[in-house]
Amino acid sequence: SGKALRVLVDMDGVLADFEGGFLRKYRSRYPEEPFITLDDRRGFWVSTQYGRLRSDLCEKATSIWESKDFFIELDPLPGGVEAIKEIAKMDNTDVFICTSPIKHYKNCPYEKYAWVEKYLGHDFLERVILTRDKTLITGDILIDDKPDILGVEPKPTWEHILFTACHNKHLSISSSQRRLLSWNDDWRSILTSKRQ
Ligand code: BVP
Repeated sequence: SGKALRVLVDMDGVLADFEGGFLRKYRSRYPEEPFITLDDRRGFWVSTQYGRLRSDLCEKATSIWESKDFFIELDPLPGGVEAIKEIAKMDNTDVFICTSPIKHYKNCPYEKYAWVEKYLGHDFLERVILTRDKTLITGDILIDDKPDILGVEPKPTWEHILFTACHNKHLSISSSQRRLLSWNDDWRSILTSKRQ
């Protein structure tokens, strides 16, 4: 009943394994260089933590996701593809993938669409939103692993549900913020709680 629930789902770190794909390709390309295990990851920006490890490692890290085939070759995170397909089939529910492409645009936007087509099917391309400012997009919830989602709109319409990732699992969040620990966690109850 009422207006359809609008669910926005982030891609990297929520549907696609950006951190795992990064570490595997970084170690393969730079086998002699130090690296940060997923357990030791802190902070959303991989490049920032690598730059703190040694200043030249920031650009080595960046070279990994700026390479052709990085985004298309990311593995799906457990349960994500199944969950978003299920949300898409729910009555009175509209789901969109809301993802920020990197500014090195040669491969990333193309490969994000190709990934969605590969794992979710051609019709799901209707549901892809590429934006560098998620605060402009209206929705009831945004499931995203980035702790701070900021932009020009000071009062976004969505409630941010923090999706747990290696880089944010140790963060204490405000009492008002809700987490989704994984796609095995109770995302159905979160959706139900937002319906009128
Ligand atoms: O395209 C992804 C990867 C990239 O930023 C985008 C985050 O998108 P959302 O998950 O917010 O939709 N990215 C870039 C860097 C460094 C750039 Br310099 C990084 O450290 N981590 C990261 O995810």
